[in-house]
Amino acid sequence: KRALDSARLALRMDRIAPFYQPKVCLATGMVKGFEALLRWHDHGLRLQSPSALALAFEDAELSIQITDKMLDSVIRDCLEWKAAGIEVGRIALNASSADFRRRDLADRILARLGKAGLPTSCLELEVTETVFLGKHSGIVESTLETLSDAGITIALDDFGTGYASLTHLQQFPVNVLKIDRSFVAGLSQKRAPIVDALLHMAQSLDIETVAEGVETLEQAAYLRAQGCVMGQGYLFGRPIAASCVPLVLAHQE
Ligand code: G
Ligand code: G
Ligand code: NA
Ligand code: MN
Repeated sequence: KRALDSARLALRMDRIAPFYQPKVCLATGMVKGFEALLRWHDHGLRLQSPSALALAFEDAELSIQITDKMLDSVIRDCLEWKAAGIEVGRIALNASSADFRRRDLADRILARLGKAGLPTSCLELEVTETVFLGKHSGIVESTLETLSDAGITIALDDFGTGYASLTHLQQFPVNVLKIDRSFVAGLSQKRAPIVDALLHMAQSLDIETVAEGVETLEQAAYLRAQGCVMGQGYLFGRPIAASCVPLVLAHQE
């Protein structure tokens, strides 16, 4: 109850904002885009991660408000970067399972992008494999089809940890697989058959790969050697405020 109240308050007080974590091309080290990760300020204005809002994500109405808030903020940030002539690449937004219990997610996204005059190519939607399960998978399929047809990239988050099967990769329009950081954490020079298999499977399906939680050069080198295209993690950068994004991009030129 207290947690729900804090979430409502954070929304109302405009204390929720996306922080941006770079996604880097493993071959060149260049930043190709960012994932928008929710951060919020509590009563003491301390910066908090979403885990303290976990209960809010169990509340369908609040989850949807949070997604809308993140979407609006990402669009506003993209417009500012665009006006400043800064090319940030694709920005990935996380959807929650509540977003797929209604039929309007694609409309909400496409209408806002259209109103802002931003191309669909600037947005990626990250979904976790759990959304594929259960009685709402019909909505998930049609929503993802609509978004994908409109030019929005669909990424499957935390791949390998949940219940996604190869059937899902065939049924849903998935453009990007994010290899969960639990697989990346164990990587050294030694062979890692599961990571190898995931990467090779993605390659044969023509699906782009992003490794999450890359913290060491050794992990990055291993992943690159196995053909993983992109990396994300503390090695390349932590999530940062929108105002810091131009600095990161200027630094790499
Ligand atoms: O950034 P951090 O490690 O604290 O994120 C914790 C969890 O919260 C991760 O699973 C991440 O995917 C999720 N998360 C972060 N931002 C958002 C968001 O805007 N919406 C949703 N639904 N989940 C988010
Ligand atoms: O579930 P999702 O993959 O969206 O969660 C992303 C979470 O992982 C974010 O909370 C982010 O802060 C965290 N994260 C990002 N990079 C790293 C990393 O290199 N190591 C660890 N341990 N966590 C990371
Ligand atoms: Na994510
Ligand atoms: Mn993830």
